[in-house]
Amino acid sequence: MGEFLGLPFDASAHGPLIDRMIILVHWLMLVLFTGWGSYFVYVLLRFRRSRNAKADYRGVRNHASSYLEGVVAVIEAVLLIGFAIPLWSMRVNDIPPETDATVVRMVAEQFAWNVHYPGPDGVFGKTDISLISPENPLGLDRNDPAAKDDIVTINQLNLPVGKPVIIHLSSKDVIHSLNLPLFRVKQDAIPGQSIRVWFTPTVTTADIQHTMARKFAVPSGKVPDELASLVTLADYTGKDGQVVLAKGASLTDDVLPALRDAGIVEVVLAPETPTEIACAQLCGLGHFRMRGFVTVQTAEEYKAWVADQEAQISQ
Ligand SMILES: [Cu+2]
Repeated sequence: MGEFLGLPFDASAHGPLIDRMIILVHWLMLVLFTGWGSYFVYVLLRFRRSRNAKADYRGVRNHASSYLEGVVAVIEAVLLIGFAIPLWSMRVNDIPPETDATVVRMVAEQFAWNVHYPGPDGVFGKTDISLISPENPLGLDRNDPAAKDDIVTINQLNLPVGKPVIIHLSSKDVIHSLNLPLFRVKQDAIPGQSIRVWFTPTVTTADIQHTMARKFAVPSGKVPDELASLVTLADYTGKDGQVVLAKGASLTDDVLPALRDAGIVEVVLAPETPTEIACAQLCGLGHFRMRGFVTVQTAEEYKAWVADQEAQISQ
């Protein structure tokens, strides 16, 4: 339903509830807009100047409009008490226990997202403002035993699928806003505050790519811009078995002749990074480049990623 109405792909457990709320509110607004709009047009015609109509200064004597207003108020109350408040309470109060969740810290800064994982020991190492440097954007104190296994990434959030994620969100400088559109998450990052946000990713980024993939005819001239940002999900091989266009590559002008020679007339392309992190608060001149990536992986892939990061730290 959400996608049919132009809402982005839903990749979190609570996403459909947010979408339902958006859809219900829009239905009410549509009814109010057409109702009031047609009443306005009716009044314009009924009391138009050429008709020389005289308004009755005592006004309406029945209560039809009051009943109508009452109905609108009741619908609004149902939306608020029946849907909005329970959803808000679930998002803000019912945070799952940290033992069952992937817990990360995210510290926004002009103009990047610093991600801090506690590592296998589950304890965040100490951070200190005096240790902050371009190489150590979080000021992590690697001498602290709890910090030894901590993983720090910039603009990259890896998460395992199907497990709640709790983000402790803060900011180093100005107000930013963590926006994960496909996960229906948006939360301001405020200096001096650590705010918890949580969600459960339900689909891996690879599966989202496959869902978003579409067939495109191999262009006869140049590759249009809208295709240049997409990537393939499989290898395309020529008649000799050589890979003409590799998995994960984009279409480029120079690969087109090889594709045609191989008799490939259409390719399946998908967005390279469908799950992005955006900053939803105009935070300065570089706001536009505060772009990060979420990679939702299977539990095994995530474990392998953590192991790989750990190996890099110990080097
Ligand atoms: Cu920002």
